[in-house]
Amino acid sequence: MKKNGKFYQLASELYAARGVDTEKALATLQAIEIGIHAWQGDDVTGFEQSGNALTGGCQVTGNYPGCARTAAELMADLDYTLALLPGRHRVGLQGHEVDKMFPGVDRDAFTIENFSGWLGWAKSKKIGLDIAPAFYGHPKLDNNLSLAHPDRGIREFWINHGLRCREIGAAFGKALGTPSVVNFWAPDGFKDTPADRMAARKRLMASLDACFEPRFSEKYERDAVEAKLFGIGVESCTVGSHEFYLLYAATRGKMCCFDTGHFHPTEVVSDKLSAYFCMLDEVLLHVSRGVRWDSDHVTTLNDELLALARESLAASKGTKIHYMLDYFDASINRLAAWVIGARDFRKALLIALLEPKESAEAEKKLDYTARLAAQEAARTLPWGAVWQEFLDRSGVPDDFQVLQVLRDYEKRVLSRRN
Ligand code: RNT
Ligand code: ZN
Repeated sequence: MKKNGKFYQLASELYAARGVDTEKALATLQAIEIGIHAWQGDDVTGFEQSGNALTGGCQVTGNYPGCARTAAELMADLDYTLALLPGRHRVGLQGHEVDKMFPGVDRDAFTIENFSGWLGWAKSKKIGLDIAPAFYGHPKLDNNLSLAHPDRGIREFWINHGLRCREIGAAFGKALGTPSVVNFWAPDGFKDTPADRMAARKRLMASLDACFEPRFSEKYERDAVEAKLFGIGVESCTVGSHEFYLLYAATRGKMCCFDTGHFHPTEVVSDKLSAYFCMLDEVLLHVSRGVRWDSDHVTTLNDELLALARESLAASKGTKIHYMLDYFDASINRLAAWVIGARDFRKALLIALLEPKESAEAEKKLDYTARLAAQEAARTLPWGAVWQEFLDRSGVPDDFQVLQVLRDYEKRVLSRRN
């Protein structure tokens, strides 16, 4: 028996006394698929090798050594990372994280051939792939406008990129046997007060409609649309706002992508899910952590992550929630960023799965005193022993040892890059 075994035994007895079956929670936790966002590994620069990086729209800060310079390096980093993560996973790509380029072929003409290395990689690992058009980091993002640009030629370039990504997603879904979620987020917006917000929004709407015109089987491909409150250089108006995309999704039969870093700092996605699921039945969650003006810090086990996990499980009966991490920090070891954030989100899910029923029962009786008491008492239940059991059964290092394993890769591989 591993050292933690006896703690787990005692923990499961304590949970059983509160009506919670830890074995059931572990089985459910094992089955939940978390999407790992490839773009943490390459600082969202992609691999077009065309000097497109940092033209705006989406950017990281920090220059920690070891950024993946090629898709092959990114795959190797993901291999190493996935081996350190317990539970099931898939991987999300950005539309410029190609593994092959062909002369004269830009984003508006990418095909599955540009991603065939990824497809082979995912097949060999038996995992699914998602993709998101990259409407940023390219000279055709002009004045912070892509799909909503007033110039028709520019809009068409980006519409074609959206169309190509959907085709690539459908090819992923077909080959891998799990639908590819294709997520549309565009940085379009204005630094200062626009004179005509509606015209820009109507252009975005028409461009999206053009992107979504072809129909793909839901078995292969599903579309999501992601709103944002503001971004750097886009402080006064984001064309694709929350209201825009919520209504767009509802009227077009698409799913919303809720990014936890994309709302007002006091507004929480955990509260939105149950409202959304009263009327729509599929959502993509971008799990992130907003800090002041940045939407993309590594997730930590804070109150909102706990609430998000809890609410998503509560809302997930008869609905479909796709979880994708979405943060990028270039100031720390990038594999550690994946491992810490992914483990934290899974811990949050575990804590939610281990929630005793007492608070819900108290609420049914309108006994809010008992509800609060139960909620607060549950915080000290020994979920850590159950988490450790999960790690042991998965055969991965514990949260203390894992850094050493990451440091080893840093020394052998990451420090030799640049
Ligand atoms: C940006 C959005 C978007 C991106 C990725 C890279 O604020 O959250 O999802 O993070 O497309
Ligand atoms: Zn996002």
